Amino acid sequence: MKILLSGTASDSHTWNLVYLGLFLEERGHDVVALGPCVSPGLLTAACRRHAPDVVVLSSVNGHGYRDALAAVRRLRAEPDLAALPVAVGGKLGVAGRSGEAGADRLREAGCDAVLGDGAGDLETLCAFLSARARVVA
Ligand code: B12
Repeated sequence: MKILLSGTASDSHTWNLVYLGLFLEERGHDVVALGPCVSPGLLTAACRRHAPDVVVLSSVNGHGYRDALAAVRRLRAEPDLAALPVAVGGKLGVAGRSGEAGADRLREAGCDAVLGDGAGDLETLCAFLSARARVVA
């Protein structure tokens, strides 16, 4: 599957993206990596340009709930991108308690998978991608 891998607008961390890119490529996916600090507008343009099967967003700086919300809302506002599968994960918030509310908001906005930063979350991402691959095939 073709995966568009992207950081979020305020997040300058890069090793999460390097790791995820290698992780996904090792599992046979074709990865287009946009790098860090990707605005919702740039993400939208890249989705049109590369026509991925799935978008994977990664954030670790603690502003992921807010940044990914803006990104997903922007994608869902575009009719041609409204159904594009989106998974987001990493260290999405700065505090444990706000996590579930933030995750709920992301799902309500149209995010298909909201994941954390553990090994189990990477396995869940693989399962999510396998399920999408069956839909695409
Ligand atoms: C290295 C580092 C930096 C470097 C980044 C260098 C670079 N080129 O990337 C520098 C010094 C620049 C930096 C800056 C900052 N950092 Co920093 N940084 C780290 C540090 C020490 C390691 C991160 C790292 O590279 N890990 C290695 C990669 C491979 O692992 P990872 O990032 O965790 O990614 C894994 C998982 O998160 C997960 N994952 C990530 N994305 C996704 C997506 C999906 C879908 C899935 C399933 C899984 C997943 O999979 C990855 C592989 O296991 C962490 C602390 C830590 N020990 O994690 C803090 C940390 C991430 N930084 C933090 C912060 C706050 C900042 C700053 C805001 C600090 C500041 N006040 O300026 C700035 C960021 C500014 C910005 N605009 O984004 C916080 C974030 C807090 C939070 N989320 O609650 C952390 C957790 C430190 C802390 N404990 O407070 N940082």
